[in-house]
Amino acid sequence: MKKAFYITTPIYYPSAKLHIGHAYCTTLCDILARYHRLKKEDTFFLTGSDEHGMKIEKNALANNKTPKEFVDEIVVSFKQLWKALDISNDDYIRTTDKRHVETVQKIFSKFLENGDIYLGEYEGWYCKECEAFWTDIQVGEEHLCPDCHRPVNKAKEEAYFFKTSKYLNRLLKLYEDNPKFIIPESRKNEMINTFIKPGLEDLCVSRTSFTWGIPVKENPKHVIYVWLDALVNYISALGYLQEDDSKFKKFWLNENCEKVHILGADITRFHSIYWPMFLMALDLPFPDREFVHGLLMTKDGKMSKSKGNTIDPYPLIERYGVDCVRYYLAREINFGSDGQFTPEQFVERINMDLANNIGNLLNRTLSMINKYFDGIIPEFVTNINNPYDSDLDDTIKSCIALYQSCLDDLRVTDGIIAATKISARANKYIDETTPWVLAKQEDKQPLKSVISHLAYSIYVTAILLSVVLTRKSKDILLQLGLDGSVDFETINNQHILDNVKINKGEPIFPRLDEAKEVEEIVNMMKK
Ligand code: ME8
Repeated sequence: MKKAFYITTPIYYPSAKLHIGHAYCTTLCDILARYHRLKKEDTFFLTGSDEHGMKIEKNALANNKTPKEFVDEIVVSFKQLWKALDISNDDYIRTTDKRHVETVQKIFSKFLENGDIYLGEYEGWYCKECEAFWTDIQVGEEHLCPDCHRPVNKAKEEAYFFKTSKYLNRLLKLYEDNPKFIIPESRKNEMINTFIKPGLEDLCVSRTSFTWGIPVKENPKHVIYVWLDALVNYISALGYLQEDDSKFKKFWLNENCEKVHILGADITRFHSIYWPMFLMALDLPFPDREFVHGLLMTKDGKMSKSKGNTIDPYPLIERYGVDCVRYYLAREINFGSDGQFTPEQFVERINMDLANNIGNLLNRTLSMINKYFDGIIPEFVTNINNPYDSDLDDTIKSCIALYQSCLDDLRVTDGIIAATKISARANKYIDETTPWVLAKQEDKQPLKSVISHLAYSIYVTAILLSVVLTRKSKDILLQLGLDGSVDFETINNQHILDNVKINKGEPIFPRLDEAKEVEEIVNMMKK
């Protein structure tokens, strides 16, 4: 098991406000970062913004601002959103940060010195949206960008090139030796078939047609290609080629650190082909895993800034709270597959899992503790005559183990499902053991075993889901009479709640009125 964990989101373009798709990716990364912190691993979670390029320069101009003024404002809104979503990033890298600019320039110089980059002339099909050149084969007869499917134009300019041919065999070997380098594996095959097999050209890594970028030190009329600039963020943020490179050593060079990039399918090519090649040229280790998550769509297809069909996460957070939004994102859309946002499923998921399952279990249990034990949780006992006790014990144990293996494997949704199985099982256990009947018996042991099992089930659920329910988990622990702190090491301690005085409060997940809330969300989407 690795002892340190480094996780990154893509760095988003500050060309417009972020939508729920970006929130989705960042929340999932946050859940994984929190999980590794819970395991007491040295964890570093990075997000940031990708601020250079022609598109940003144009948008700024259209808004009568300099590019820097333009991105500064948008970056403030990014940071606000992450705060509203309880994102626990350890750093925020901007590609306009001095530390980043210097590292990118030094890397470019290294590439030049080592002959990995040469000056040539580029003629090809250029996609303005993606800022990428494509070959004849790639654009096909219709001359459409293979990534965004927009028309491309022939363009020619003096440019620097990165020699991909030098590293192609090593890249294929990397894929072969590390089947989990790109997850899901289908993405790797897609890369090989779409981009590598047809013949990978050298990558054009500089531009002269605009100025908003990092200048090539040796030839400042060129700015460095945004993707070379952007990918470097994963190591510039750690201090690579900077005076203080302690984090770089701790998280990137450390063999015991698991390095994970999370990204959407739209940017797999850059991450899985060029990024490892750049690292080869720098003689640096590779990330351990690149996990390609699915896209969040609406009924009318992929959500995107340019399509204008985006969902703003803010009103959702304001109305339902950060926990519900985080829970929905992580649970509803299977991490790794595409998903669709619908108001109906949003409300239903909250009602089903949070109100009916977890919230209900908490309310029923705390009411019984008040009623039968004057608000004091009885000592944990397992009644050997009650087959449901050992069954619940087994469910809890196996769900904890399953949760861990899923999250270790980046299967966040499956991990959450495992955690909620505990409360679902515990709710059923109430019906099976009928504590209100047991309460009438002289012998209170059977009732004590049931109530203590229920309280412990809630405790375990709250700890496991604390990575998702950043606030409500604490509320649950407080209502159980604990101090609200979350400690993974005590998860197997069935006696943690022995004789604790509970603090029953308001229901933590009130049931939503489905018709009314669906209408509310539909209205939010129209704005
Ligand atoms: O591509 N559903 O930035 P970007 C789910 N700057 N996730 C979505 C999504 C959706 N509908 N839309 C976007 C860039 N994303 C580059 C990245 S990294 C070195 C440079 C998420 O602002 C998804 O993770 O276009 C996708 O890969 C990323 O946002 C793209 O964000």
